Amino acid sequence: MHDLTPTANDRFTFGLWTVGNPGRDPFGDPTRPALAPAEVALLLGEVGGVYGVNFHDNDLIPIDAGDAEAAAIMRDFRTALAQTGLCVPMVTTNLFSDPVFRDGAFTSNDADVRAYAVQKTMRAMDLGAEFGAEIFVMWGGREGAEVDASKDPVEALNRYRRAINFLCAYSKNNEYAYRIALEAKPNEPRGHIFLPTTGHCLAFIHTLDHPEMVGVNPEVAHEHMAGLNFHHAVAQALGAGKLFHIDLNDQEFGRYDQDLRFGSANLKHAFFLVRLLETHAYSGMKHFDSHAFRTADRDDVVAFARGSMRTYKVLQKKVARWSADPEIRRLLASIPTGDSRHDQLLVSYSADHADRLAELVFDRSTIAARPLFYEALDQRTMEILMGIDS
Ligand code: GCO
Ligand code: MN
Ligand code: MN
Repeated sequence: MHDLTPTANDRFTFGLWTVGNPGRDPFGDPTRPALAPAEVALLLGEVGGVYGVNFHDNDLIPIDAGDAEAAAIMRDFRTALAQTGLCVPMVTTNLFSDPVFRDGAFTSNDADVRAYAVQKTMRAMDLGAEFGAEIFVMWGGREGAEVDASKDPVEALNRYRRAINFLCAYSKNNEYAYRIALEAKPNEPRGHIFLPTTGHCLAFIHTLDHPEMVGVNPEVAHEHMAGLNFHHAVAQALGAGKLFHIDLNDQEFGRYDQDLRFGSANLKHAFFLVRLLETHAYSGMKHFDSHAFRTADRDDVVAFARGSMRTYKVLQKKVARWSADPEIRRLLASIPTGDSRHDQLLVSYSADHADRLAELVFDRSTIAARPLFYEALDQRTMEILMGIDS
């Protein structure tokens, strides 16, 4: 019933920049040969069970490529997609690598940079639409500051808003199918990035012209870098109908951006994340935005990609095991829930409800003495995760 082999139904995706990552870091040169986009697609075909491959505009077409080079890359990539059966569900724009974006893109002080960033994103939307992409991620890697004297953050967010409004209208006018997913990150590469958490994004969305078109793309590592509970951020996005996409990876708390393989650092967090996605029937893409260790060769990159999906599948199985576990069920059923009639009073305000609520008498010490077996619940959860099933 719970086969661990991934299939297209799992909606697992990778990026050209993730499995194609050559192992460069701020202190060292690449340790693996760069792969052409078609080669990454073929590698993912070899991995097996992958649904799609995502890209930034310049992962596919280098920023300075001429028409002939671009056409050849597109042709080879399309051939590889056809051979592997992969699709392109998500695309995005690289607004961070080129020096022109050294002080931001949509939020730059320089009107030329802002206009170029919007133009570049329009072209990325055109490119993605050719491949049928329906999610457009906006990660503002360089939108931010180190020097607060350099930028008025209110004006910076106004510029951000104008750019997104413009691009939503552009997408609509071209009859593209895009839904835009904002991806929060607190820092790296900027000292401070605007829209640093998923919560900030959710609040910002409601100030846009087309809030219905815009949701979020939360990433495990980014919320952990901010010291936050990722599972709670995702829950808030789900509850708001805004979980358009998700970036799965892992991250030790309090460290630099690590992009670790999903589930490899914080297993319990990963378990509750999978439980949340499964119980709320999240049906979007599950994108592994991580990369293999710098020590990995091609075979180990294949192992990394297979491992990412396998961990998700194992956790899916653990969720089913956990939910059916008699001890877990007994402990959950023991959680005191009080008098359900009280909830009916709180469903909506009325003068009558307020009067009845005002008259209630609560015995605080009795309520506070109701047992909560959360130590036992957590221990049993850990035992199931550790594979002790009896
Ligand atoms: C990072 C980000 C990126 C984005 C990607 C898509 O920390 O570098 O997670 O990988 O997800 O640029 O917008
Ligand atoms: Mn990231
Ligand atoms: Mn990401």
